[in-house]
This record gives sequence, C-alpha cells and structure tokens, in this order.
Amino acid sequence: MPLESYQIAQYNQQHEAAHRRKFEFLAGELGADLTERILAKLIDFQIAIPSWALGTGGTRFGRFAGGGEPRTLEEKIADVGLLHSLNRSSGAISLHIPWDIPTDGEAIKQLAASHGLVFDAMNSNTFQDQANQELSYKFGSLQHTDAAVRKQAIQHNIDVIRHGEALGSKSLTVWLSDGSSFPGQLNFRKAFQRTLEGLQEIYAALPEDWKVFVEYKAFEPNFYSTTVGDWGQSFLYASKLGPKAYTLVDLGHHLPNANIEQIVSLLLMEEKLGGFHFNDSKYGDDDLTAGSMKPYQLFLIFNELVDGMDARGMNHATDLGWMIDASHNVKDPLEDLLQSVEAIKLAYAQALLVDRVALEEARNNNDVVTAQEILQNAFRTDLRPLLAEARLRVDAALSPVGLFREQSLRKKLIETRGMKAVSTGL
Ligand code: LRH
Ligand code: MN
Repeated sequence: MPLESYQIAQYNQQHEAAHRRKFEFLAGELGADLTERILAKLIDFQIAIPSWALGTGGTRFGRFAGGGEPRTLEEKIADVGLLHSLNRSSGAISLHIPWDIPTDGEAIKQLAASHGLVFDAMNSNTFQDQANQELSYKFGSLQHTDAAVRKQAIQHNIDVIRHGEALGSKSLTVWLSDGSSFPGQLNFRKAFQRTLEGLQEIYAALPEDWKVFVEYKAFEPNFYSTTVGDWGQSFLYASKLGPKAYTLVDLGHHLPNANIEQIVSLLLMEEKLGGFHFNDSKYGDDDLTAGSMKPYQLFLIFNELVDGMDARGMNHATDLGWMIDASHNVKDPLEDLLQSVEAIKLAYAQALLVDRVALEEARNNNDVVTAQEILQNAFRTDLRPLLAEARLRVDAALSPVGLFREQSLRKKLIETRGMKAVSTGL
C-alpha cells in the first residue's frame, strides 16, 4: 500500500489549524445540532467506485495512457483501497464482467475486506463480443431476433449474478446497448417483448435478497433507437418484472436539458428508483467528473433525493445504489474519482442544509422568490469545511487530492507497475 496511516495523520497535522478556523466559523453559522447531524450523515455516506474507471479512458480517436494503471483485479482493489484510505467515502467497488472476473471469489472478497471494501452492484456486458464468444451481439442481445443469441445473453447475466453471490454483492445492473441505427431496422414492440422475456429469465435467477437495476440510455452505440431508451421505458420494464426490479439513473444518459431531478422525484415516489451512476456531461454520455459541468443540477437532484427519501423514511446511506460511472481521458483516474466523490458529497450536504418546512411554506404561498432563495442559499453555502471535518473524524485526509499529490502516489504506482501498465475497461 503506497500510503500509511501515519502519513495521513502527519498531513492533517500540517493543515489542521487552517481547517479548524474555517470549520469553527461554519459550525458557528449553522449551529451545533445541524452541524453534527450533517457530519453524521456525511460519515455514513459511501459511494461505490467503478472497476472499469481506474485506468485512462479514451475515445475512438485516441487513448493517452497515464502509467501505473492497475493490471489485475487485485491491483484495482488496491487502488480503490487507496481512494478509501484518502477519503473514507469509497468503501465499495462495482465490478464489470468479463473485464474483472474474480477467479477465486473468496480470496477476492477477503482482499477487498482487508482494504475495508465491499462489492456493490455487478455489471453484465452484452455490448461487446468476447474472443471466446459463440454468437455476436452486433444486432443486440436480449432484443435479438435469434433466440440462441438471447439465450447466450441471459446465461451471461446469470453467470454474473453467480460471481456476485460469491463476493457478497446484492445487485445486478443491466445496461443494454440494444437498439437500432436506422428507421425500419427494428420492430420496436417485438424488441421490447423479447427484451422483457429475457429480463424475466434473469429476474427469476436472482437470489431472494437481490435487486436488478435496469439502466436506460438515450443513444450510443445505436443512433436511431435504444430499446431501454429513457426513464419511462426502464420504469415499464421494472414495473412488469416485479418488486426486485428498479431503474438506474446514469446522469449522462439523458437527452439535452432533460429535467433529471424531476425524473428522480417521480421514480422515488413510485418506489422504482434503484440507484445512480454519477458523472457529468455537456453534450452526450461524456462520463466527466461529477459536478464539473452542472453542479447546481447535482444539488437539485440531491434536494429531491433527501426530500423523497425522508418522505418514505428511507436510510440515505443504504437504501439506494450510490455509484460513479466515469471515464478519464485527460485526468489522473484516481484524482478524478476523488473529485467526483467530493462533488457528490458536497451536493448531498447542501441538500441536507435546505429548510424543508420553509420551502414548503413558500411553495404553498406561491412565493417563488423565497423558494428559489432557500435553495440557492443552501447551494451557495461553502460546506467544504464540513466534508473535511467529516474526513478528519474518521482518520481520512483533510484534502484527499492534496495528499495524493504531496505523496506523489501516481509516481509510486508507475515505479511498481510501469508506464505501459494498461487496465481493463472502457
Ligand atoms: C453505458 C454505461 C454502463 C456501463 C458502461 C461502462 O454507457 O454507462 O453503465 O456498463 O457505461
Ligand atoms: Mn452507466
């Protein structure tokens, strides 16, 4: 492990005085009760790291590896363990099969536990053809007109569930790239029916205490229709499948200017919101750092989440799947993930700051200005000292990126793994 706990303690000592000043001032503004309530919520809130985003990402135009990337599942677990030691907020890893097949489930489970990690949702992959694969997914998987291709895809998802059971995971995310690229290519009704039948066979293979997340996406890699193309279609599948099926909201999977916070509030109200793939985007499924393009939207999404989850008495930390799904084309993958976790927890903390009684009163009085002021005051309150204090109280780094840089951790990873080390994933 390139980072020891004494190095974190030493770093925090050097930076504690400045932190204490900022934190004391903020706590004075918020009051002790609210401060402690938000701190307790922040400390419990863990975000799963995608195993496919620990290396450098790329596009069809190019990929510029940064060196020291994890070459095996064991090295990926060590990297997520490093993130978790820096922010004590990344206590889970979400695996993608077959990019990360755990050959020895028990050994992998113990290795993860030694880093304080558990396994979040498993991800299947029927959007690529593997070398040893018999039938191609060129024209889709569960929607395919050929029953043998559908059978192959169903079996793959069942295999992924079995891998997850060995690791202690409790959920499966199914993202289907299925769709069409030209008008006339696909019978939408039959594609829906075939996909539903396939998902029903996968659903039937779920252990009693598991969930399945149906992830929707507007376009790419198909550019005319996507068979699970929006929240309505995902909601339809999840409703027809049964109580263990939910929708999964990847922030980058919407058409421009979609009101994602409204979608979230309704899926939560209908008890069909399963979880998130957090990232940000300006144009398409850009998979950029969470909160890097539209931080106010991320806050508004958490504002609906806190409101809707409290309305149903849900546990913020455990009742939904909190996961990142990003790709790092120009940034250090680990620094980028640290920034995403920070942005997500900042939006959550700001949502916890909202005075919901005053907000409802303003809404009932159609006092639009006051309602907006209440939200923007929370969004414009700098709660970063609160996030730093939450980390300090659990022996994480006051500034995770700061310590990652100060300790030259990427350089140390390159020294052990080399510049050419390449990670599986996108
Ligand atoms: C599809 C997606 C899906 C993953 C893949 C890596 O765009 O968001 O969640 O399987 O990215
Ligand atoms: Mn995703």
